[in-house]
Amino acid sequence: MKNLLLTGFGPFHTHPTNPTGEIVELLDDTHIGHWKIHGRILPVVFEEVFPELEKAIEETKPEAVIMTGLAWGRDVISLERVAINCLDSIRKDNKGNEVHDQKIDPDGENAYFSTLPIREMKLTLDQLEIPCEISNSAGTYVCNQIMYLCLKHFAKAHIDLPAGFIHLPPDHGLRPESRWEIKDLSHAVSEVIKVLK
Ligand code: PCA
Repeated sequence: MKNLLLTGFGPFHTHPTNPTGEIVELLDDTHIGHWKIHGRILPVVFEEVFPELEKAIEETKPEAVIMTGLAWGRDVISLERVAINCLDSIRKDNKGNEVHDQKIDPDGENAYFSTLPIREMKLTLDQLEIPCEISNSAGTYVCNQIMYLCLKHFAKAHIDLPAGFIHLPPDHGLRPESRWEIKDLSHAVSEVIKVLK
């Protein structure tokens, strides 16, 4: 059994719930394929998100990391390809901080690419007729920030493992026009995890 760290977020902005945190709670401590899932809910706070992830990495010693976050305006599962070195919040974080036109890491690389097998994941979801896309922008808010910092962390340490980010659409309970129930989103995440060797 190998360890997989699965992260999500709690409520933020005007959203009273966040499907990603709910899914992390559902899948925490379960086994999917040959993975033991370690779930963690990260804070939607610029200064706290990476220290919390780092702590989770130390605690769970993962051999794969899948981070998830809510993409309010999207209607499909978004397998993120790339995180950019840019922080430009269109909304405040949960501690009221607002940051514009800054680099996440002033001396860092411009971008890091997901090390998840996103093409294979997309083909798997396609076969299951689960609506999904490969996305070329994780935004410029907390989700892009944590994807960037996580991938940088492993790259600098020369640790070669599958790690990346998946944006999920809102569930029907959160946004009534959504076609997704929490169980559908959770099923999609489980199927993505099974793709990992
Ligand atoms: N989505 C936000 C941050 C927290 C979340 O669930 C984002 O896309 O950056």
